[in-house]
Order: sequence, then structure tokens, then C-alpha cells
Amino acid sequence: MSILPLLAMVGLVGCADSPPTAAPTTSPTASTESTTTGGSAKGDLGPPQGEPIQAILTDHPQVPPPTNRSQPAKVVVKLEVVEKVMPISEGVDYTFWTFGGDVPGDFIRVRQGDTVEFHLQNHPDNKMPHNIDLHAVTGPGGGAASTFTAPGHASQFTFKALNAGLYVYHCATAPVGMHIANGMYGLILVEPPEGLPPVDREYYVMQGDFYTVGKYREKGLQPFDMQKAIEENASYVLFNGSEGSLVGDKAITAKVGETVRLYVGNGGPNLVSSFHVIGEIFDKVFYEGGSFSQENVQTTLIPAGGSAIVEFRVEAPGTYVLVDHSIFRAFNKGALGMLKVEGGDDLAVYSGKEVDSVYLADKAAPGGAVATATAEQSSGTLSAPAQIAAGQALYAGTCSTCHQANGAGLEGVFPPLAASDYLNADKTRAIAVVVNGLSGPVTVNGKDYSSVMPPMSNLNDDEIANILTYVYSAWGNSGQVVQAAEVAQVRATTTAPPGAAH
Ligand code: HEC
Ligand SMILES: [Cu+2]
Repeated sequence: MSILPLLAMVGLVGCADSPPTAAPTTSPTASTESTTTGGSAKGDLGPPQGEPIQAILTDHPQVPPPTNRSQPAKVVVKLEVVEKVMPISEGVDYTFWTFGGDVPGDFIRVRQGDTVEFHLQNHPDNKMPHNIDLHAVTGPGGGAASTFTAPGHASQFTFKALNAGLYVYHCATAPVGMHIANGMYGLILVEPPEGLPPVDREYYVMQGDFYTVGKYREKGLQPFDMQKAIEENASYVLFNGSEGSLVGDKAITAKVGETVRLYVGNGGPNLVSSFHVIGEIFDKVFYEGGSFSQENVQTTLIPAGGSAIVEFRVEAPGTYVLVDHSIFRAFNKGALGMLKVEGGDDLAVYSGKEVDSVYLADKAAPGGAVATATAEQSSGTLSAPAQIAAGQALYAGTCSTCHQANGAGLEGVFPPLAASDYLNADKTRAIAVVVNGLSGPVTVNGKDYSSVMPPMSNLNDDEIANILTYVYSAWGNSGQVVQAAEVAQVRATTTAPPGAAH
């Protein structure tokens, strides 16, 4: 049937006086034809066969192997809740509450019709009671009421996985929002009985939003901020629980010509993800983690407490960047990951330079230098070399976009920082330029510029101190050292232009 008569039918249903209960796509015939895997009524495939199976659980970004079974089984899942401090960004720590010791929690993979015996253990060192609500469960609370577990205790309940799909699980202990915001979520895949078509690579990526008392990248141990969470004013939006968890040598990988399947979840607690891979088109998206797929998708919406399965073939080598295309989240809150594809160029598909370091700014190379500088600063031993190393990492991308990697600037547009008389003459003035920006006529090394440098309001005092210390140490400059306290002083005594972030 072509789409036109179908639309006409929908129109008729809408116009008729009869109650609009049976739209074409939900009529019994339509659902039997089109959803071979769907529907809870079809999910009871009989009693479990054979010996119980211990579920293989994986940490992100890995996914357990396909179940490869043709019979329903009893599958035993043991998940331990662990509360622990881990980095949320370089030099920033956060007390996460986790299912299995990491955020997102362990990936669980079962087959439709399986009977799942679920054990939830709450580590004795924990402070909070926890439970679990699996969206794959048919039953009140998704298991939450049966699994309420105090520290040092364990609970058990059993459910039959009646519906195929990719489901979120999360803690549902009051205050629910806080438990989720602290990282208590993960994914459970219920394969259709015939399994999913084989692909070369499968990965587990899950987004979440985080709320800290300090600003984005403000160093040290950052407590949860309830008010920001209520206002949905996220400090971080992250893939796999920490900034940089899928960047550099932690990027996911594939080879040219391979097919990739991403199981993408969104734990929330608040934000909906506009999931996009820069430079790829999703050949197929099982939107909302359900049984239907859509083809040729650029960006897919993933609701909080929801998921999507995206599939694509990689045709050209390079770095593909995973983002939430609500794009400030990617470049200013951390929602950025990488897929590195190796292999020969297919110049017919794509020829030219890679996503470059200017685009990725300091996300391209998290060197650990920033963390070293932060550690030294908090122990009161911050050395100029550590500042320079951290500053160099931050300069790349942040300032180099305009002033160039070698500090030479661009004739008539961006003044040089290399051997700049303007820079070297007045340290306090240089700090003010970075904090508040600069516009209007300025003369550098005898050449006039009249342009605009926006305030670098994405940088905090430490970062500006380290960048300027690096700049002063490089390219024939004066070698002065800039302390965070000096930046704070300038910030306190000058006025930022309207619209600058603070
Ligand atoms: C978006 C482009 C851009 C970025 C990014 C940028 N600047 Fe600038 N910068 C300029 C422009 C343009 C001027 C000159 C403004 C004018 O003409 O009034 C300038 C001027 C300066 C000056 C004074 C003139 C000189 O050359 O000594 C300093 C110092 C400086 N920038 C440092 C930095 C540092 C450090 C960073 C990174 C934290 C940075 N800038 C990022 C565009 C930029
Ligand atoms: Cu909890």
C-alpha cells in the first residue's frame, strides 16, 4: 500500500463518528505483521531451559557479547552499589553513587523471554539506602519496591523480560533526582528472540547531567548542588560519567568499512539529548530503544530515562566526535566523546583534513598536565614548569584559534603574542585583556589593530594564570609568572562587559 491511501484512511478515522480506538498502525493485524519482536503478550516464551546462567556484565564503553541462545533461560544478575569519589573532570572530584563502581552502571544483556534473577547488593561502606527500577521490568515500580536495600544488605527479585528493547535502569530511592544525578543509572538490553544482526563493533555510551556547587571545571572535590538540579542548570553534561571518558586514548575505535552499533542511553536526571556524531550519518536508528527503525538520521533525540540504538558504517578514517548537539553542552559542559577510525582513505567519499585541534580546542589532548598543576596548587607547591605545561594544553584551541599555535597572530587581524611589546609591558593589563576581552584600536609591535577579542569567560582564574605563564615563557617573551591570585584580583577590580559568563 502506498502512503497516500494510508493517509486517507487516517483521515477517515479522524472524521468518522466512531470512537478513534483503532488507528491503522495499532490495529491487531498491523501489529502482528510489523512487530515480530514486540509486545509483552508475545514475550512469554515459556519456562527457562537448562542451568541458570550468570550474566556477563560490562563496564562502559564495552557491551556484553550477544546471548546467542534459541531458548529462554534463567539469568542471574548481581549488581553492587558503590558510593565513591572519582574525577568528573581533570582536577575535579565528585562523590558518585554507582551501580557496579562506575557511571553509567554495568551493561546487562538478556534475551526476550528470559527469567532474570536480580540481586542488588549495597556495599557496607555506603552511607545511603538504594534500590533499582529497571524499565525492562513489567511490574509496579520496575523492581524498586522489592529492592530497597540498606548499606551492608542485599535484595533479590525475579522478573521475566517480556519486551525486547534497550532499557534504562536507575535508582529510585528518595530523593530520586539526587540518586540519579549522582550517577545511578545504566542500560539493560533485551534482545529479540532472533538476536540483533551482527555488526563489527558495539559500544555503550550514556549521557547524564551533573550539578556541582562550583562552576564547570572549578577544581577540587565538588559537592552536589540541589538547587541547580531543581533549576535544571547543569554544571556538566557528560558521556560515560566524566569529562574526557571517551577522548584521546579512551576514544572508541573502528576500522574503515566496519559497521558500528552504539547503545546510547540518557540517565538525565533532567536533560534531553540531541545525540549526534560529527561527520557521520546514522544509517539506522532504533529510536527510543524500541523495535522500529528509521534510516539516514543526523541527530536523534534521547529522552531522559530513555535510549536509542544507532548503527552506521564508517567509510573514512579520522576522528568522529560524539556530541549532544545542544552544542554549549559539548564545548562548555563536557558532552563530547570520540570515535577514532583507522584505515585507508577513500578519497571518493571524503578528502581533506581531519577534524582539527582548533575545532576540538583543549578537548583534543587531555594530557594530565592540568591535573598535575591542580594537584600542585592544592598542596601549595605549584611550580612554573607545571603551570607552563598546563597552560600549553589550554592555549591549544582556546587562544590558538586566533593568535595561532606559534603565537604569531594573523597580519592585520589578530595581533601577535610572540615577542609582543604590548603583552610584555604590563602583566596586569594582559590579565585584564584575557578576563574582560579587548576592543578598539591597539598597537602591537608598531602595527595597528582595531578588532574585538571576546572575554575568555569560559576560563577560571587558575586556567588564565597557567595560560599567561605559558605565553610569557614562550616565543621570546619576558618569562613572567602569573598567579591565580593576581587574576582573581583583576577580576575583582575590573568590570566584565555585559553578557560575559561569570
Ligand atoms: C576570537 C579570537 C581571539 C581569541 C580566542 C583570543 N584572542 Fe587575544 N586578541 C584577539 C584580538 C582581535 C586582539 C586585539 C583586539 C583589538 O584590536 O582591540 C587580541 C589581543 C590580545 C592581547 C593584547 C595584544 C597582544 O597581542 O599582546 C593579548 C595579551 C591577548 N589577546 C591574549 C590572548 C590569550 C592569552 C588568549 C587565550 C586565553 C586569547 N588572547 C584569545 C583575538 C583573540
Ligand atoms: Cu540510590
